[in-house]
Amino acid sequence: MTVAILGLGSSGDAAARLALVQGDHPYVSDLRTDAATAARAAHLEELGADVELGAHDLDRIAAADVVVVSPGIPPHAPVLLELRRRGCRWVSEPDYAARFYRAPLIGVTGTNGKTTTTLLIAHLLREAGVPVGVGGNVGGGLAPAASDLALLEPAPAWFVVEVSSFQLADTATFAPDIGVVTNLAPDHLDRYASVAEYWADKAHLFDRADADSRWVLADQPEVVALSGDRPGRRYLFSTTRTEGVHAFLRDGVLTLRVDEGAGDGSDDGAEESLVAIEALPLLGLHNVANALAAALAVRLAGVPAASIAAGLMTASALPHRMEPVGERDGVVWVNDSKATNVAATVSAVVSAGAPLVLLLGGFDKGESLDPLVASLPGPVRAAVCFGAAGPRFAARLREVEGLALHEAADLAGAVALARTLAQAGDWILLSPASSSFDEFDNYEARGRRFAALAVEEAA
Ligand code: UMA
Repeated sequence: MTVAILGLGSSGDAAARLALVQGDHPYVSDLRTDAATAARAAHLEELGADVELGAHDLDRIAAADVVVVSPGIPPHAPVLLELRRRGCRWVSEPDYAARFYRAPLIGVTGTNGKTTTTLLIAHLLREAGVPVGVGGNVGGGLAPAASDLALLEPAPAWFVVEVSSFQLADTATFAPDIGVVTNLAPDHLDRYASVAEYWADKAHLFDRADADSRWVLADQPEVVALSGDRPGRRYLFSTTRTEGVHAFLRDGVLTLRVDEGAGDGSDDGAEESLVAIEALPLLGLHNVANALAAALAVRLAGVPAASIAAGLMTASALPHRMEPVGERDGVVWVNDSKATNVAATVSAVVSAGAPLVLLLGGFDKGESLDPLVASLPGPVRAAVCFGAAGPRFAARLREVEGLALHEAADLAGAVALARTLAQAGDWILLSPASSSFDEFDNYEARGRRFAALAVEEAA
């Protein structure tokens, strides 16, 4: 087998190492020539790969048995247009990786919450004593690429892989035993011409469905429609209704009702109570939905409800995503610095479980604030607008009746003000709807600073 790998980010690097372990002699190419890419290239060359930086050798790629394409290479990139013209086919890195998995696979996709759900599924399996390999699109250094999982020794009992629409677009063999779709919303319109086109790539999750496939789906019409009439049993999760779904809230308690015996996804099984919302260490109703999805997937993987319940109670928030970072006098400090756009902040606000003092602002991307204004005041007792975007945010939020509005020059000023505004039972929530570059290198640095200030303020 000859393997050509396009792109030398974490996907290409992992795919090349996997190909080498399979005894292949991969050809890896990337248009970049920077120091970090060169260092990766040098390491792969040492291991026996052929690496080319600054160009793609189209003849060599077209002649390969398998072509693996990194997800960051858009479909209209010249190299892919030319390969398509030559009638060449290619696959994404998780598709290539999963060929070497020697255990069942849970594939997780969706617009929001897929990383939380993926890592939670892995946590629940581990807590039940099941060896697991987890990774894929996760990013942020939280888990490795899909190809790295194929190299785990000994092989785990389950693989849990997050797959993006970019990765699902190019699959030829990817066939999860259990597939999860967390939800669907518009996204990535810089790459897709329409929302329908983006969702159509997600639908490739179902391409190789068979009668044994099991699908854990949000009780959202668009998600159910995505699976179309593909074979397999469907299991729905919902935070708003209890009938006709398999994971839901019964009087504020996360509950499962999975009748595996019926075989038709019907909901006449016995109810299994897991944990009350208050006992879940993850904040926000959207995380309750993620927890229901994860619990359902893991139940279908054979883990008993009691073990899932115990695992949910030891789950922890991901850094900078609705992450509790301090508590004092009944006020909880919540770091949602990853909310760098308006939609993410709206999601945090509408799913909040307490009255809020909301910190908003940062580098102004000029995004429309209409969706945010429409969601306010909601649970927001007071808003503090700060940073470069502060004046524009404040000017617009003044329209919101019943919202106490304040301004601060920077994050530290906003935190000091928030401290005086919060009452017992409130959350002080940094969910800034802006990127951080006016004051910080990235959203992680902003989140770390907020956490440090929260501890100081709370001390
Ligand atoms: N390149 C070429 N030729 C081209 C165009 C690009 O060689 O014509 C090169 C670029 O120079 C670059 C490489 O191709 O070096 C593309 O790398 P990449 O962007 O695919 O980066 P990776 O490090 O492999 O990261 C990818 C995912 N990135 C994207 O989908 C953009 C990571 O998801 C993922 O964690 C990783 O694979 C392992 O699976 C990140 C992400 O932002 C977290 N995902 C999006 C999301 O979640 O919304 C989809």
